[in-house]
Amino acid sequence: MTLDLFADDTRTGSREFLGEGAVVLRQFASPHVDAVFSALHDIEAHAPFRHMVTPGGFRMSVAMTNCGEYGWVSDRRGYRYDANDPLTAHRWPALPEVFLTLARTAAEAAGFPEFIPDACLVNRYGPGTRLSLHQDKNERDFAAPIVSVSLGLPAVFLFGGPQRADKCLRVPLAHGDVVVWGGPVRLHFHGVMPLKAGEHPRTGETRINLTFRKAG
Ligand code: MD3
Ligand code: FE
Repeated sequence: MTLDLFADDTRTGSREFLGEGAVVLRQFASPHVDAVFSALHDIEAHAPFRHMVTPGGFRMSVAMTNCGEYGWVSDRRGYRYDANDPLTAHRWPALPEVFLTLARTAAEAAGFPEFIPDACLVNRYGPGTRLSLHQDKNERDFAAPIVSVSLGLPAVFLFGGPQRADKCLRVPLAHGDVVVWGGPVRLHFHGVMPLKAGEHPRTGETRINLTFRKAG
């Protein structure tokens, strides 16, 4: 059994700096989670979670969907942002107001005022699902930060350096934690360790991560 161990502990509101431009805002999303899950429910109905295929032909273990003007997609042709969902051939659902507010206020708290994302990638992890080390390089403007929101089961995030072989810092992330990645670390390698099985009152056996980006 896994309880929401950090729901109202002393880490609420604390900040942990991970490098120049990167800061963990513990429990920053907590006041918004009800509205976030309600919005996510509508997004899923229009743009279902799916397992994309890498350019190399491997099915990703992370299930993904998107909302916003652009969505991140991967297939045999490569990684890119697309204004249309390849599954439905329609535009991705719009960014809900609560997503925009959460992303903007978190970025502001980390020293990036006026962050207006145009893309939100939603990642869903099941038991054992991992995200291997990678860089986020498909966005047009690397000056804009990426804001990430962790929901559901906890995970260990790997935060590396500018080279793939650089040593990784292990950062535990819990339901409601927000991380803002800007400045020089924006292009650092990062990943997620295999999700430990558990049960979360809000997400069941899964972890959900929202990443807000300025893609276009
Ligand atoms: C550090 N997602 O979708 S979010 C991704 O938890 C991704 O689902 C992870 O990496 C997840 O691309 C991690 C945190 C994150 C996002 C972007 C970064 C950390 C980053 C860019 C640079 C450095
Ligand atoms: Fe990433």
